[in-house]
This record gives sequence, C-alpha cells and structure tokens, in this order.
Amino acid sequence: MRIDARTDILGLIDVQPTFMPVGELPVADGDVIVPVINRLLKRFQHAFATQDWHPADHASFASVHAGRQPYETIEMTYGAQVLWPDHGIAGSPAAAIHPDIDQTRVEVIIRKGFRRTLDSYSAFFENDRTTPTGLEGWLRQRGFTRIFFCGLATDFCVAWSAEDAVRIGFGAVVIEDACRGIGLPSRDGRTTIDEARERLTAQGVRFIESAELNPI
Ligand code: VGL
Ligand code: ZN
Repeated sequence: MRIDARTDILGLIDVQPTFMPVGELPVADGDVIVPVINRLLKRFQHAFATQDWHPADHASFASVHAGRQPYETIEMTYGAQVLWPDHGIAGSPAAAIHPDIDQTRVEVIIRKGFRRTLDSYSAFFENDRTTPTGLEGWLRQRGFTRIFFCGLATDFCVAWSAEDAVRIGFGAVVIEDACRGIGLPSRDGRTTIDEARERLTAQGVRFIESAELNPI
C-alpha cells in the first residue's frame, strides 16, 4: 500500500502512559507499539494525536458509581457505558503523550473526554456521537482524505475513531501491529477486539500490518 504524502495522515490515538502495561488502565503489550509508531512517524509527512483527558470525577470511572466495579457496563443517557478504572486525568503525567514518542511531525493534538458526564472514545465525536471534537474540520481544511490509525486501544478509541472516519467520508486504515486492544470478553468466546475488526471491516475500514506499507 502506497502512502500519499499530501493527503494521507497518521493518527496517533491515546498513546499515553495511563494505557501502558504499568498504567492506570493497562493495555497488554501497549508499550510494544511505541517503537513501531516512531518508525511510522518517519514514513508519513503529517500526523495528529489524541489524548484521553478526563476530570478526576469523570462519569466513566467506576469509582464515582457506588457499588460498581471497573469493566462492568451501565446505562448512561447516551447508551451503554463500560466503567473504567480512574485513568487519563487531565494534566497528570500519565495523561501526557508517551515521552518516547517523537512528536516532530505531530501537527495537532485533540483532547477528548473532558466533559464530566460524557465519555469520548472517538477522535471525532464524544460518545453521544454528535458533540464534535473539531478534528473533522481541521482535517478537511488541511486537505487530508485518508487516515492511518495507530495507538490504543484497538477495540475502543481506535475502533470508534476509524468507524467515525468512514462514516463522515474519510478513508480509514488501521495499522494492527501499531495498535493493541483491551479485549473484554464478548459473545461466543470472542473478544471486543475480534468484534471490532469484524464490524469495522464491514463498514469499509481496512486492517493492515505496517510491513504492507511500501518502502520509501
Ligand atoms: C480508552 C477506555 C477508556 C481508549 C479510553 O483509549 O481506548 N478506553 N478510555
Ligand atoms: Zn477514557
């Protein structure tokens, strides 16, 4: 697959210490993707990044719901919500972009999930699927038409971002070896990672390995 230097952009989703294996919401092998992403950042001319950026009493935290445990699901006004351990606290060191990421080509950073009662997985919209982050306008004004996604977590913020990207008319490619997932159990012994890959593929999102990108 060929990268078009003018119209393709690499999207780094939530590459933050809070999601690393020793972080507050650990993603298994989340640290393995950092060098893979740094190699990708040399291949793309343009990149953007997102940061999960929550107030300390965010409604997605199990700790603010009496009697609830992390990874249980509850109903919110906008639909089902998985409850998480406290993570991505705005301004904390664990919510920074991972310090080993080379940010030279990261041209814009979008923060999401800062409204107390509304979670936000996607880089484009909060979880009500209508409150915009502003990323769509930025990408369009800059002339980008296709986004290559990497980061954490494959089955939540990466999946929701890629899904919104195709829904609003961008091309979307997930670079699987530059992502890791949380992998909650879902139906028939499958995980939320299997489920996301299947759902997104049906919507036109492509899944590739970084080795499938043409050499420079
Ligand atoms: C994420 C759960 C909660 C993610 C963020 O980055 O995928 N997952 N907040
Ligand atoms: Zn979050």
